[in-house]
Amino acid sequence: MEEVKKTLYSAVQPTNTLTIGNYAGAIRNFVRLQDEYRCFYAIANMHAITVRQNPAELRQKTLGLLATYIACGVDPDKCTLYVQSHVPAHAELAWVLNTFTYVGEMERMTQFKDKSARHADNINMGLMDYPVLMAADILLYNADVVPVGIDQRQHLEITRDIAIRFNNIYSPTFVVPEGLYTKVGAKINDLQDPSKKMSKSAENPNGTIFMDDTKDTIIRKFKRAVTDSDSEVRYDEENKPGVSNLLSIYSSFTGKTIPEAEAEFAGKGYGDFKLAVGEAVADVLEPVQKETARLLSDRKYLDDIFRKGAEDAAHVANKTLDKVYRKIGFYRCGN
Ligand code: ATP
Ligand code: LTN
Repeated sequence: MEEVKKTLYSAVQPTNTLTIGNYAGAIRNFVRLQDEYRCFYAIANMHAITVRQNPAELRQKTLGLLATYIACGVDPDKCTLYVQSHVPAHAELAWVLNTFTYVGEMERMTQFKDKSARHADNINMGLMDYPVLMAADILLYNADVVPVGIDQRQHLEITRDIAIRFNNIYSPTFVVPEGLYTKVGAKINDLQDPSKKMSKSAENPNGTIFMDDTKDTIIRKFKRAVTDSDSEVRYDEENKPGVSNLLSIYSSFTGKTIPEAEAEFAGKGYGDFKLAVGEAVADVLEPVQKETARLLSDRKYLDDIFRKGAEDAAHVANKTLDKVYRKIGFYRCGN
């Protein structure tokens, strides 16, 4: 008998070039999990426009993100890779789920509060509704698991709440998904301000390593990374957040454990340590960068993946949407 695989869903916004946080917290796990699960990986351009985007750049980053997914090892023959806006069911289900979500719940979301503060001139309805669209993404595909970085935990919780709420009012309709968080790399912090997560859209680019940074840039950014005034390479998030973050990055990019890394740099200064972290990251990124560039020169290949992906995704999504419409009482014409 053919083994029935569980379903996995995740997405990344095409808001900028990816960072090593996106890589370590999300994409790398996408690759690791693609044999075990039936995987759907989306490019969340509808989420991206909750913050103002430059249209030409948004288009280019969408294609760039597909190339990056594939260059990192996500296999388009095993996974469904598609653009969120190519499957209208996302917007349609989000509308229905809006009526099962309370304004107060959305106002309390940490990301909403953060982004409202950062974009005070544009606190639009979409920004507030972001978690509901994300719930629609996940629930359309009956996802059992959702691999994301720790920053998305609250959004996963609200997705579960909405699913349970709907199932209780009607009858079991949605699969209630589980978040999947890796231990290493689930939260990479900013190199200049290790109290903040490394983000694609941070103001200070020196705190962020982008996937397309050159080796020289990577090493320079690590050399300037904020540490502390003693000189011991030791993991201690509270008292040594900068060094701890560098240790996490090193561990995540070399596969060595934190104690192994601490032992390796015992008695050495921060200079040697930072250089080693930079080199480890650059070594992993170099082949990915080459492959991304090669893929981007073949637009037809990438478009074909998008077309096929949207078709496969819509097939699953529309079934769920039909079921929801039926349950809530939307009229359907007879045959
Ligand atoms: P933005 O800065 O535009 O809000 P972002 O860098 O947070 O974007 P997303 O597209 O929102 O990136 O996230 C894609 C995935 O990467 C999510 O699973 C998220 O949890 C993960 N991720 C983002 N930043 C980090 C980080 N610093 N450490 C670990 N995982 C991260
Ligand atoms: N909000 C997510 C991106 C995202 C997502 C999803 C992740 C949009 N839809 C569905 C998992 C499942 C983020 O990482 N910022």
